[in-house]
Formats: sequence, structure tokens, C-alpha cells
Amino acid sequence: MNTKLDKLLVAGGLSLACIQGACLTALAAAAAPASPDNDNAAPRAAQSAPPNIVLIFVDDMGYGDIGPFGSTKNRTPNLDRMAREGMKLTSFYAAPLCTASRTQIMTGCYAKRLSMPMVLGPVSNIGISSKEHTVADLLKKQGYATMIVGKWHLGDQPPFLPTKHGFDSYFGLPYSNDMNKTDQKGHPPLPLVRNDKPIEVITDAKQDFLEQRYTEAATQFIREQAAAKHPFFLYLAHTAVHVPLHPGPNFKGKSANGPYGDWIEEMDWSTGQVFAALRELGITDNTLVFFTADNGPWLARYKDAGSAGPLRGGKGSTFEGGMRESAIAWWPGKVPAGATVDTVAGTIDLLPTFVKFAGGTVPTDNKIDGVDISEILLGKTTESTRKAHYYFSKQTLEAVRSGPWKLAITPQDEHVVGSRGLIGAAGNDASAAKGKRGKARAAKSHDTNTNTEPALRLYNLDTDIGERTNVAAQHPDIVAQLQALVAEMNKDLGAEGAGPGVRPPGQVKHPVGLWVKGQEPSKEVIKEHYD
Ligand SMILES: [Ca+2]
Repeated sequence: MNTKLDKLLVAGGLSLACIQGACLTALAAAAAPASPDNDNAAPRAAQSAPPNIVLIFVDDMGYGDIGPFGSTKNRTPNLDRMAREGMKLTSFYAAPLCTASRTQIMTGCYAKRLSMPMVLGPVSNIGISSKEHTVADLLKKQGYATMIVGKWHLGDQPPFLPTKHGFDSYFGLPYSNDMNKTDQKGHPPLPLVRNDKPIEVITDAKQDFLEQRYTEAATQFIREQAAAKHPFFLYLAHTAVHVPLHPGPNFKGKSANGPYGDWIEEMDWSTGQVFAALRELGITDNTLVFFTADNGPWLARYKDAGSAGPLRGGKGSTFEGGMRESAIAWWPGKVPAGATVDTVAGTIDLLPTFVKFAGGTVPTDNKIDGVDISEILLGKTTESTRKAHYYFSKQTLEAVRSGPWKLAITPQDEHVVGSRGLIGAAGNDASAAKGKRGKARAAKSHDTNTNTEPALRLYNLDTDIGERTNVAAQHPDIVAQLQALVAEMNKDLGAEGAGPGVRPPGQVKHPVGLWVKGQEPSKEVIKEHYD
């Protein structure tokens, strides 16, 4: 099918209408029977009842790290089953970094639009503005009970916590699990937060039990809502598989892929526990589960990093490996079993899609970038109404995709080198320096391409998923059409700085730490790092 499409595009000259929609590639699988999971479904759910929604979001996992997306190293039987019973989305995009990615999945907007295109560190002074709508608050308006379990990473100040953005309850870490900096003397402890209060310091030893505790909290929430016959939205945002790797005792040393594989397998176990609870409770016929990840593998961590499979690049990059994620949708009897769809879609589409399933409408006071893909998930179409996907590296638009074509307009790094890029309390982007070690590693391994390739490159992702062959010279018409899409976005969000469509983040003047009482960092540490 793809070969035929390529011939058509090459031979016939590509019209904009073609790349905008009609020719979006789709590999819809043959219709498959509904899952046997319906067998034990309880009759409680009326035909029109809004579905429960479980959104599972993995941290720093590569496109090729689970069985349905080609991993032969990591055993993921629960995700294998999820894919057999559901739909794989093979051109599904997040963002290159944690906070940007979480902004997108929560708001349906490119992170740049909300001035959140970076990585927030502890005690940052910004977060998502209270004027924005999150998927949680829109579902709450539809009567859903809402909970986030796991990593939030959209601001740790009181106005920015999940409970201020539509979640009834919260249990998890407010940011990444390496932000305790235990390798550096005197840095702050990592807080575990329940609702809006830090309740416990998570030491390195305790990190081994995070996945287990998240899973218990998630399944408990499911059980409580099912007992109350209440529609629910569960956002299970794993700390796995972000470094430092902390597989639990039942998984440590058990995989064939070191601690990384161990933690992937524990995350798969956790997913299985969620499905087991849904099956036991008889609510599978009325529950949509969506699984994906926030950004590609952190390749600079070498053995501790995942695999992007056939994709080029990793975390921090706007090459496919940094942003294209494995994604699976599952809803027995509704989402066709065993389907694979290659339509361009992404985390920005989940808010309008979930709100549609919930019977609501997305408010029009704030422009969003995502579109409703419910008809795609239900197997009714393979075409999206979104004509392009844009690849931002922080503030900078680096590439655009429409149909099979991806146009890079700037040099792209293949991944984040050196230390993480943090926005501190003052809002300064410390990542630009990337660190001496990082630069040295990059130079040694030749893992950036900025000096060897032209800025303007065109790739056909159907035939060249690894982005190795620049075909810009052969397709000037397609280059021009994609450049027009770039110009359209630049008018909205700006080429590098903030365009008219960029909205401000929420801000606090005097950020405070989420410290567990009695275990605050010293005044010296606070002064050095956070004042
Ligand atoms: Ca991440």
C-alpha cells in the first residue's frame, strides 16, 4: 500500500489536498472479532454510558522497547495481549522532553503554545496557567472521578499541582526521579505527594517500590470507582523507565536486558494488573485504555537507555526517535482488535478524543492543536482532520510532517547530550550549555549531525523510517508545500521566539519547595539552588 502511494505521489505530483488528508497513510488491519473480554462484563453499563478512561504514560521509553513494537529483548506479555485485542498506532507523536510532553497530553496543545516547552526542575516558578483546560478538568465536568498516579512534572508550586488542574486526587512524584540529585551532596530529597501534600521522602531504596505502590494506588482507585458505579479517568504516569532505574525486587535481575529490561517488564506487569482489575470488575466493555510514552530513550545513558528500534535519535531530538512513541488503544467491542493504523496522530489529540467519548465538548475560548481521533480509534476511518504534525525543540520549530513526508528545516541533534536541561526557579534554561562531558561524548561518538547535513531535508517516512535519505532535491513541490505549513505555524507560534498564539504560563513570585516536614534541605542548599 505504501509503495503504491509513493508511486502515485511521485508520478502524479503531490497536491496539497493530498498530503493534507486523503493520502494520509493508514495500515488498517483486517476486521477482527471483538475481544472475549466481554464474556464477564457486568450489565451495569448502559449503551450510551461514557466510558471509563485509563491513560498509561511511560517515561523515557523507546519506540522499540515493547513486544508489539518489535522488542525481542524485553518480555511484555500484557502489552502484547493489549495490542492483540486493540489497535496499534504507529505514527503517534509526543514531544522530545518530559514537561513539554506532559503539557501536550494534558492540554491538547503544543507545549510552546502554553510556554511550557522545556523541563521544569524542583521549585520552578511556572506551571500550566489556571486559564487553560486540562483533559482532567474537562472530564470532571462530565461527571468523571479523576486521579493521577505517578509523575506529574507540570509544576510543583501549589497553584500548579494536579489537584488544581482537574484531578480529584494525586499520588506520586511531582517531577523526575533523578531530581533528588543524590549523586550530588546536599541536594534536596525527593518527595512523594498525596493530593497537595508531600508525605514521605523517597530514598533510592524506596524507589525500588514505586512501581508496586503506583500499581496498588491505581487499581484501588479503579475498584473504588467501579464499586460506586462512577465513570473514572485514571492517568497512570509511570516513573519507570526514567533513570535512575529502580526495578522492584520481583523484577530485578530477571530480564535479559539488564535493569532497563527489568523495569520495562515491571511496567508491563503493572499494566497487566490494571487489566486484571478491569476484568475482575466486569467493566472491560466500558473502559478505554490508552498506552503510550512521553519521549524517546535517553541515549546518553547508554546501557540504562531504551531502544528507539528503527528510528533515528532519542530523547531531546526532533528526529523520529525523540518523539514518535509506541501507542496502543484498547476498548473491547469498540476499538477493533488486532488493528494497526499509521495515521499521523499524537498526544495532543487525546484531550479532544477523550472529551468526545465522554459526551462533552471542548471549550473554544482557548485554541488547541489536537483533533478528535475517536473515529480512528473506533475503526471507522483512517484519516485525521489534522493536516500536519509539528516537531518543536523547546521554542524552535525544527520539522513538520504531513502524510509520509517530513521536512526538517534546521539542523537537528540526535539526542540530549550531557546532563538534563532544567528550568530553574529563575526560569533560566540551563540546558543550552549541555555540559562539557556531554559535548565531549557527542564529539567522540559523532552522535550529532549538525555539521554534516544541510538544514533543509525531506524524508519519506514510509520508505525511510530511519531518516537517512534526503530527497528534497527530487521533490521541490513537496518541499514547497511543507514550507507553506511551516510558514503557517510560524505566523501562529513564532519561528523561534513567541508568536501571537503563544499564551503565558502560570507564574508564582516566590516558589517554595515541596519538602516533607522535618526533612527540608539545608538553608545553604536552598540558597544555592533555589533562591
Ligand atoms: Ca521523559
